Amino acid sequence: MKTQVAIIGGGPSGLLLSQLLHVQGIQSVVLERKTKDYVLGRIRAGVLEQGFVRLMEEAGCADRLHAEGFQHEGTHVSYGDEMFRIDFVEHTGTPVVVYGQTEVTRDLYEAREAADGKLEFNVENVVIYDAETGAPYVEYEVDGEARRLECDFVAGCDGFHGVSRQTIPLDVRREYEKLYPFGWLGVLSETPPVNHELIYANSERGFALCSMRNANLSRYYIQCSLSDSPEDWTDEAFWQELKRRIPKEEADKLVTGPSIEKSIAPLRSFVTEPMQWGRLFLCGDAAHIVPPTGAKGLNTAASDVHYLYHALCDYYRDGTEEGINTYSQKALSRIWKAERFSWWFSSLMHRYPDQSEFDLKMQIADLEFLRSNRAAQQAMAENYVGLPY
Ligand code: FAS
Ligand code: PHB
Repeated sequence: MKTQVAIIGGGPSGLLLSQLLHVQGIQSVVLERKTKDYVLGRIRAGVLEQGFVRLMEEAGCADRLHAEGFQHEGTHVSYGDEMFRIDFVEHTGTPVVVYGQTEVTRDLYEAREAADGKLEFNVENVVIYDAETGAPYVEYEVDGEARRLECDFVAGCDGFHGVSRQTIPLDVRREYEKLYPFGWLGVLSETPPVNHELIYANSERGFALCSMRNANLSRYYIQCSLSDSPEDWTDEAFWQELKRRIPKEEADKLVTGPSIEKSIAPLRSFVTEPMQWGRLFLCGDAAHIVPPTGAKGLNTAASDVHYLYHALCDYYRDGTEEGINTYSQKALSRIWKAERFSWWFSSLMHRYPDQSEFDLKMQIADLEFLRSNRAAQQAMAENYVGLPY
């Protein structure tokens, strides 16, 4: 089989790229290791930058996002019983949109299927060959049957545990990583959100986040030990702990209920450089990971897709190679700023096991400064709503 762009991975990065290319008449084939239902069953991101929204509009997939997504014009930050608000619109003129990654992925699958897009599921043993030549190809198996996909370009959208990054030779790759000494225990519950906006909470017991998916579907997180497993936490224990980490006024309003999903995500900062090798281009989690504190994971996948999509359009439209030759440099410039923001916000909001009394004083002073200083709030708001592409 032959196509123009072989896309490894049917998560949001791969699907968004495939749909955008389709709109421009560029062929692609998406190879996904799991089933569609498995991909849709993963509960992940919840906050979209306007840049993501614009890409979904360009892909013709934004109708439900506009109908069901919630515009958020600010967020709350709390420490102990103190709470203040960062007004995104006042500082940047831009809101964010709360709309779950699951729904984004569902909308993209729907669009690909409506366009009779080539999606292959349950693919195994994917191997990328000749990426450094002008004629790369991919070999893989489906139900034990060996297949070969010839292409002009390969987009590695297969996440942190995929094969694409590993295809770039070790002596070419440079990897940067920071592991955090805690995880996030997340719960989804069919209860009304405690607040109409998000609450990022720093408490002496650790971090908590109050988020949502819709008026009757809430998403909550608490910082937990890396040795915890979801089974260690009953719903009651989770709710009691969450209440102890958010301001009393909010805790008194919290509506609890049975968890319909409960999972623990480890936190890591990670970047691989370069994000391309010959005609192989890495997008999203295949190239970089951020702690979810700044809601940048999905949103940096989007800016990667934006750069690669425009580079491929330029190549196929008029043969120019400037975009494909500078993809990695462009993507990394924005990625590192998002890495910094996610690291900074995680450092501000979490309690670290090795934190000294002095470190704690610095953290509270940082929160007081953010609370009282307009420039600090503007900087936070500009990073949170998303730096320019
Ligand atoms: P993904 O990992 O989503 O998709 C990669 C796809 O490639 C998967 O479907 C996988 O099955 C497939 N694949 C892997 N190997 C393959 C192979 N060899 N062959 C074929 N297919 C292969 N971000 C936020 O902004 N906020 C959050 O709260 C948040 N929470 C998260 C929680 C968890 C547990 C994780 C892991 C991530 C979270 N993220 C969050 C980040 C997340 O949203 C990612 O940024 C987003 O999924 C990136 O999308 P992709 O790059 O498409 O990678
Ligand atoms: C979520 O709703 O899942 C969410 C929101 C904001 C974050 C992380 C996760 O920073």
